[in-house]
Amino acid sequence: MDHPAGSPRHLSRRSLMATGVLAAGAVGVAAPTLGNPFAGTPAQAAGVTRRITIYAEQLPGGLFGYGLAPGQATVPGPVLEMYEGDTLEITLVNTTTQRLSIHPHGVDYRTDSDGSPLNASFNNPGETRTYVWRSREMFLASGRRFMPGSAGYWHYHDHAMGTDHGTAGVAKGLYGALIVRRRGDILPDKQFTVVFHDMMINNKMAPNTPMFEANLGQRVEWIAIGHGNLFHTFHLHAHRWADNRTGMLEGTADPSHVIDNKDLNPGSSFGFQVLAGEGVGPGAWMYHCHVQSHSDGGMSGLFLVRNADGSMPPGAEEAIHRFQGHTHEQHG
Ligand SMILES: [Cu+2]
Repeated sequence: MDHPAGSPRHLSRRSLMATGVLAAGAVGVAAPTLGNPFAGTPAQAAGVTRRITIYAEQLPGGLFGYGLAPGQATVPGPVLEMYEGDTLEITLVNTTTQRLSIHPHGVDYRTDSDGSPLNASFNNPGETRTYVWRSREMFLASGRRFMPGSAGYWHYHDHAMGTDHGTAGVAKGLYGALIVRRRGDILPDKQFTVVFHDMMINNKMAPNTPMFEANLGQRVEWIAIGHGNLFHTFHLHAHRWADNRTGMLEGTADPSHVIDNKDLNPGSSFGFQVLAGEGVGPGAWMYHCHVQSHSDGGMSGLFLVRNADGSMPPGAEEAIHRFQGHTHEQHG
């Protein structure tokens, strides 16, 4: 079957690369010690600095994308990951004829890494520029206050193309997921980035939206991001998650709400992990915007949970054909 760009095959490759970055960053970091992990000052000094190069490129169809190597830009861009306390130094190569930048959510940066025209922080056409993103662990501040760490499911995007406010790049596909993990977090087998953007998912409409695939029982990490000018709700069929930082309950008394639907509005993001098909079995499951006119308008896609051995479960092929609009059902 045909896999559109942004399909799981693409994502797997990108995830591997991202995981490689993550693993490289973990080298040389001391294991967490016992005692009060939050006492003292921000634990930035404990982290490592990683340097990556990202290429902003023009893509067919008037789209733009970020990629980790020349010719590999995608929509959405690669999943970028760091551990709390780490610093990410991003050298952004602008191969396009447009002014653009990379602007993160959730991490710390100075004005010169803001990625906005306001701070003259952008790449002119053909220019290369470095942006520095810092993260921190939770720490005990004065006045018995805990300052939050950076861990979370965040995102990054262009903030310089087109207008004074730099809104044109997001519309053309310059966006991606940024994950800041806490040391000890469980790593997934697969990652899916889902961007609800105006009436599109990853700048595509059904039936050309990504079909994400996993085998029964695989640990799947979803990163959901909202962009554009409309308000959305993200719904995943037959799977639930805890509405907290990781999507997992951390004990029997964890008060987090368990949900299967969550607001996904412009600029917001969240993520969670599920075991594919746990308790419900394999099959073709939908994910979609739950604003009814939006799902009718093309904001839906498939999460194909294969059998544990990778084979197709009964009925899945038919469901995929039905989704793609060429059903061969007999009537009468
Ligand atoms: Cu919607």
